Amino acid sequence: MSRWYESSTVYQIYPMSFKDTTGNGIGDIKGIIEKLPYLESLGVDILWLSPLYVSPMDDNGYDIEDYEAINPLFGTMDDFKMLLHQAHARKMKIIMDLVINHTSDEHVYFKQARLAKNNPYHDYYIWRDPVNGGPPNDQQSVFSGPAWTFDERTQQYYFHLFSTRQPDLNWDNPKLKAALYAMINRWLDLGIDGFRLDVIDLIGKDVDAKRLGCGPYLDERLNELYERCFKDKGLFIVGETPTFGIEEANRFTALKRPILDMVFHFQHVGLDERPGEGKWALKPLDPEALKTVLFKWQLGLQEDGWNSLYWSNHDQPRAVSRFGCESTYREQSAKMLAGVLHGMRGTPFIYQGEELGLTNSKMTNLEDYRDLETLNVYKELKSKGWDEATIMEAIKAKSRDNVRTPMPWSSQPYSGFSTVKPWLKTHPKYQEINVEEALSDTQSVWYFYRDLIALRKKEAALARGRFEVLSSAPQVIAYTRTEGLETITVIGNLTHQAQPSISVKGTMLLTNYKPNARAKMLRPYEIKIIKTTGEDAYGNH
Ligand code: TEU
Repeated sequence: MSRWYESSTVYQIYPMSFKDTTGNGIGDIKGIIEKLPYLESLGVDILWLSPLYVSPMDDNGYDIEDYEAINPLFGTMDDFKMLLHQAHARKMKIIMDLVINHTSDEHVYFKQARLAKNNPYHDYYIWRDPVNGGPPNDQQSVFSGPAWTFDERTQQYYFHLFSTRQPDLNWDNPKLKAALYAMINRWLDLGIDGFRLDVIDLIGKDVDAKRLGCGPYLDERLNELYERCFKDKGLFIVGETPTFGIEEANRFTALKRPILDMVFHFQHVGLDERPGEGKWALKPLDPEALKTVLFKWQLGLQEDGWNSLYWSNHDQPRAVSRFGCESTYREQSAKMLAGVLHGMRGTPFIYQGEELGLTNSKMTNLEDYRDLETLNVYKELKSKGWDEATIMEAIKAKSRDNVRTPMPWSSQPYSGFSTVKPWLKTHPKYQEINVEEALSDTQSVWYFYRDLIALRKKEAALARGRFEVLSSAPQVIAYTRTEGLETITVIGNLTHQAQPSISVKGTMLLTNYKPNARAKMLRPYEIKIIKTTGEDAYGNH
């Protein structure tokens, strides 16, 4: 048994910001169709589309009003079918984002649910009577403020772990589950290739016990979802699971019963925050800690599980700004990070623009931000007494709008994304960092990504080889992937200082400096990917 996607690479599209063809400043499905040749030339196999469903867009589509209709902002169902058809014709698969932990407060289920306690949809959501005139407990939401909101009409509190406009669904209710399974199966019947399941680790929660992630009912509910919708269909199912550790990841991605094909854990993206203080409390990144986390997951899932490999997405800052050096060594560090990630065992994910080595957009005026999380946290931190400069510094480093600015296609006005002012400011560096520019320079980050994607298809050791740690200097990451007689060694300098290298015999497959496999020192952010066949790579006897 093996995994069909072991040599695949996923590309995440954030539709609002990918390509606008209608001239309304918002990206659309036709824009994705227009760029399929671009994606094909990069070599990616699977496209993950952030939500396209009808939504009031309070959380940019992660608040779904109608699971079965396409948001007119993005186009029509016919446009979607055309996209699916054209992607398939180019041998690319399409996976949809599926948000089934909560809906929008404008979903008909919720509109009905809040009409009356005895409405048949009331029990589709999580309601509690007031306790001593207040909410049942002090649970806070992810987007600031309490997770319980009082509803005048029913005189009850409803639960929402995200914004007040994203009520959580009640997975205790068999009718709700049946409705969701039917909806999921209709999408699958349409021919889509899988899903990215938004915060799926939350569906087993017990809100009264305040056990949310990895809750007591998670196994039973995920099992049922798998049986009723996903099993034996050759799909690609990735779970977003911020609270998963290695034990849970192994349990759900085991080859003999892959309830989820892979999961997104969050351990490496929490390293630049002060423990326990949340994402806005900045802490410098320690490269050694990063290496430790990556190795832990590689080794931890080696026997039976499968990793997803990612640096960034629509919620997380740009890889090069966060883990590399966005100023002096932008291109070198972007390539190093790419090589380190794509060399590991698992399925790599690229977030749009990452293939350009795009940096955080770091907008300086609060008025330019659109993300509700950012706007809410600004007020929250102000009320906690944080000073303006510290808040803005945190927002410039961590706001989700850093990565949501329109895709820079060219140096044309509005970065070639649209003919009108886009919904979110264009990237401040689009004249320097854009697709046209990247394609015109064979040394660009873009070609490095293209080569890595191709390498995973060509080299069995990269696709499925065994992972082993190679001992190295603390701030150097080094490992091997071995399959049969072939070993691929990856050595990356995680810093802007020269670091001791490791001497390896073999052929240099990819590097970001003038090749020198045996040099004693690694240059700033240098990466080497070396292949050795049928001999000992390190000169041992
Ligand atoms: O994110 C879930 C999640 O827990 C985090 O990614 C969180 O949104 C982020 O760290 C806040 O700083 C998913 C989606 O990816 C995100 O875009 C949605 O806003 C969220 O669920 C709610 O649907």
